[in-house]
Amino acid sequence: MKKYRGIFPALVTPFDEKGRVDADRMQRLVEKNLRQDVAGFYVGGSTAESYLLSMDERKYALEAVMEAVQGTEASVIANVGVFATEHGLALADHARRAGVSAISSVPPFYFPFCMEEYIHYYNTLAERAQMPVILYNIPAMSGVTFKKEDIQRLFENENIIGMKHTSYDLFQLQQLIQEYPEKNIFIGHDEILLCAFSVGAEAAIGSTFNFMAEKFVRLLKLMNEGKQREALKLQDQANRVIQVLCEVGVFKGVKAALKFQGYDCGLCREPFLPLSKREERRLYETLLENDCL
Ligand code: MN9
Repeated sequence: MKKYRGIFPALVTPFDEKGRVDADRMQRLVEKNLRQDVAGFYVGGSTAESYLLSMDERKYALEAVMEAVQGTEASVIANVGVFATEHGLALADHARRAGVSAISSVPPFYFPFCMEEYIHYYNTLAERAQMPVILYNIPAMSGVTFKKEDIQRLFENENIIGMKHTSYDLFQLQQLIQEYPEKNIFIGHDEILLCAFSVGAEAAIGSTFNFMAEKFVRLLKLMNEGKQREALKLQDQANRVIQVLCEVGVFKGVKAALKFQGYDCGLCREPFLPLSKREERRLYETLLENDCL
């Protein structure tokens, strides 16, 4: 089973001035991140505003990424989660043909399904998509909390090769890493990356890597060299930025930060509203103070 290691930006979806998915901007963003030594990309997740995109737009954005990574070592993981299993399978089929390394999926949401239904969903995906599957545990957004027993049942399926853990529960994370050394447990909250790697995580998927990959790649290097205190300084810097992002709205904040860095990816799609001038200024100053510009 493939072991994923390193930093995987959960890519934003760049839009042009008219609000259309912009493949050129996507490719520039991917290339910038590749220069900063990321290990791969997570495409079509929450950060990508996937649930504000049409199915065709989701496919188009993924194709733009696949083109940009051609000839590199980068692994691409595509989130295919949507409401209905059949639609998820259609996205999975497209992702497989596009050449991704694995698919991932949020649990189907909005309707409160029962755990049996979620488990059936993931097993169906793993069987029918003919691709490795990575669970996406994000209780704050999906409304679904996977208990350890639920994850254990899902991990019995050997095509389910891991999980993106976007939760602050480090106890659960550590237990899973210990019990399933062969699975891939990605930390999905950038602000606790150092904590997660301290308890054995080896890979991270996050939205702030779009514009802070360099900082986090350096942080991992320091940790590997045993320089925990220096690594903590970088996490502290990043967390000051993330605090502001959480206040102004993470996804629109990430896009604003990219624009300040010269990578205009447009605005988030409505109903998201742009940052106010005040929020922009506060973000800009925080980025400057923390070595991000
Ligand atoms: O992909 C992201 N999760 C969400 C992972 O956006 C829900 C994280 O990178 C967070 O945005 C970040 C801020 O809480 O850790």
